[in-house]
Parts: sequence; structure tokens; C-alpha cells
Amino acid sequence: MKTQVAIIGSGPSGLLLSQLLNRVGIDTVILERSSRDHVLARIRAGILEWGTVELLREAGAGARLDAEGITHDGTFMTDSDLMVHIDFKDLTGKQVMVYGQTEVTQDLFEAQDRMGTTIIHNVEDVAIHDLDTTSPRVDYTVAGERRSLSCDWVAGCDGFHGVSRKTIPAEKRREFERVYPFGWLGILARTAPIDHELIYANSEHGFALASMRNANLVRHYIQVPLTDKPDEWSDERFWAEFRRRLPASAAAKVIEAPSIEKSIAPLRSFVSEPLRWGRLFLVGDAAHIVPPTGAKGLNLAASDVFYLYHALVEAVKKGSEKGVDDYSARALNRIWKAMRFSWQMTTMLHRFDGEDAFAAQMRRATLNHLCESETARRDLAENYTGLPY
Ligand code: RFL
Ligand code: PHB
Repeated sequence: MKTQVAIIGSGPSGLLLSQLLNRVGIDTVILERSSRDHVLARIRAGILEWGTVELLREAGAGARLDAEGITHDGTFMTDSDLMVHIDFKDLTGKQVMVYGQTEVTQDLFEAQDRMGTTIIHNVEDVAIHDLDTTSPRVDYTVAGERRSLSCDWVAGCDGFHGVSRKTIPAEKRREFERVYPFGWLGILARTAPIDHELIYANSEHGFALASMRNANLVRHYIQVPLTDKPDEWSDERFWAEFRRRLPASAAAKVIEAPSIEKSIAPLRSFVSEPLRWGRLFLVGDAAHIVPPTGAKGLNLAASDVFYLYHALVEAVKKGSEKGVDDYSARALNRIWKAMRFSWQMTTMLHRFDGEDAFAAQMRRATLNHLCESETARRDLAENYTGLPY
């Protein structure tokens, strides 16, 4: 089999890149390790920057998002009973949209089906070869049969545990990492959100986030030790701890319901440089991970796709490799700023085990400063709603 761009992974990065390329007549084949049902069962990100919304529209996958997505003009940050509203719209003129990653992925799969793109699921043992030539090759096994895909370019959209990043020789990669000493326990439940916007809560008992998917579906999180297991957290225990971390006025509005999903995700900051090796590009989680506190994971995947899409169009349609040469530096410039913001939000809102009394005062002072300074609020709003591409 032959294609112009071989894409490894059908998460949001792989699907969005493929969809944008197909729309301008560039041929792709996607190789995915899991089944479609498995990809669609993953509950992950929930907040889209406006740049992501616009890119999904440009890809022809914006109709349901425009009908069902909930636009948010701001968010709340709290420290015990101290509460500050960050009014994105007023401070920056920008908004964000509540629309789950599961929905984004489903819309992109459907758009790709309409396009007739070849997406091969349940592939194993993907191996990328000849990246230093103009005709690389991707070998894989499906239904017990070894096959080969010849291509001009390879997009590594296969997430943190994929093969693409590891294909770049270790001595040519530089990795930066910070692992946080806690995780997020998340639940999904059919009940009404506490407020019309998200609440990021810091308290003496740790962090909590009140989020949502729609008017009758909430996604709530609490910070937990990495050693905790989801089955140690009954619904009753979760709701009690969640309420304890919110300001009293917000806790009073919590309407409990049974969880329909419960999982723990570790928090990590990670970047691997460079994002290009010969004819291979790393995109999204294959190249970088952010802690979810800034809601940047999915949005960074979208901005990487934006840069790579334009670079590949320039290379394939105009024969200029300037864009592909610049891809790594352009994407990393934005990635590092989102890394900084996500790290800062994580530090500002979480309790670290064994911390001293000074740390809690620093968090409280940051919240107080946000309450009193429009400049501080605007800085947060500018980063949260997404820096320009
Ligand atoms: P994905 O979504 O991980 O997709 C990668 C795809 O590649 C496939 N794959 C392979 N295919 C073929 N061969 C191989 N060898 C392969 N290895 C892997 C995988 O099966 C998968 O389908 O990466 P992508 O597309 O770059 O998208 C990035 C986003 O998914 C990610 O940034 C966010 O979901 C991060 N994230 C969150 N971000 C937020 O903004 N808010 C959140 O609340 C949030 N929660 C999360 C998250 C990530 C999580 N992970 C990765 C553990 C919760 C979790 C649990
Ligand atoms: C979510 O709704 O899953 C969500 C929202 C905001 C975040 C992280 C996760 O910062």
C-alpha cells in the first residue's frame, strides 16, 4: 500500500491532521493500535480553546460542536472561601467551549468516514523505516499478517506510549520531565453542574475541580495520592471529599449522583525535542504531556496539527520544505508557554505532601493577588483561553 502521509494513531491529533490534509487533496492512511470503540470510550479533556474550535470547523467537523458545545465566558478560582471570577470575555475578548474529547473524536471519525479515509484498527508492532530517505516505510501487523505502507512523510500521533518518539535515536532526543507527587481522581455523573462555569478549588485538603460535559452531565476531579486506587473511593467518599474542598457556597449547590465512570490519572509535565527527525514528525502527546490543570493537552495537540498541516501543504503542493524545516521550532515555542502555564496552575492549586506552611501562604497570596489585580487576571485569562498560533 502507498500513501502521501502515513499517520500513526487515531486520537484527536491523528484524526484532525488527516481530515485537514484530505480536504485539500492530500492522501493519508491511519494506523491505530486499538479498536474504534476503545478509542471512543476514553474520557479525557473537556475544554476547547477558540483556536481549536475554529480548526475543527475548518476541518468540516464543527456542526455538532456548534449545536451542542457550551460557550464559557469565564471560570472561578477559589482558596477555601475566597473566590475569584476570571472573566475571559471581558479581559481578553475571548471565550472557551465545553465539548468533550470523546465527542471531538467521534465527530472526526465520522468526518473521516464521509471522506473515505483508510483507518486500519487493531494494528500491532508498528515499525518506521528509512526516515532519512524521501520514501519512508511503515511496517505493521494486522490480523496476524505483516504489511508495509510506503509514504512520503510520517506523522507520529501515537500518544505518550507510542512508537514514533522512540524511533528517534536516544542520543538525538532531549527530554524534559517533571512528575508531580499526586494524581487526579475523576468521576462522570448524570447530575446538574454546580455553577454555569468551572470551579478550580484549592483548599487545606487539596485541589478539586468542578467541570461538566452538558446541563445534566458533570465531570468532577479531586487531587489524590498516587498510591490510591479508584475502587478505594466509593461514590459516597468521593462526594464528601469533593464538597469539603469547595467554598461553602459552592458545596451547598452540589447535587450528588452515582458515578458512571471513575479513574485516576497521574500528573506529569514532559517535552521531547526535536519534533522532527528526517521525514517523521511528532504531534500532540507523542511529543509532550501537560498536567490537566490548565486544560491544555488537547489544545496543544490541535496547535501542533495546525503548524504541521500548513507545513505539509507547503511541501506537497508547492514543493517548499521551509515549513517542515520550521515545524519543530514553531510548535515548541507555543508548547513551552503552555508548559509554563500548566505547571504554574498546578503549583498554584495543589497541596504538595510534606510542604511547609510557607507554600500554602504563597497559594493564598496568589489568589488574593488575582482578586485584586485586573492585570493578574488578564494574564491568566490570556493563557487559559489560548495564546495565538
Ligand atoms: P492520544 O489521544 O493519546 O492518541 C494516541 C493514539 O495513538 C494510538 N497508539 C498507537 N497506534 C498505533 N501504533 C502504536 N504503537 C500506538 N501507540 C498508541 C493510541 O491507541 C491512541 O488512539 O494522543 P493525541 O491524539 O496526541 O491527543 C492528545 C490528547 O488525548 C491529550 O493531550 C489529552 O487527552 C490529555 N488529557 C487531558 N487533557 C486535558 O486538556 N484535560 C483533561 O482532563 C485531560 N485528561 C488526558 C486526560 C490524558 C490522559 N491520558 C493520556 C492518560 C486524562 C488521561 C487519562
Ligand atoms: C474536564 O472537564 O475534563 C477538564 C476541564 C478542565 C481542566 C481539566 C479537565 O483543566
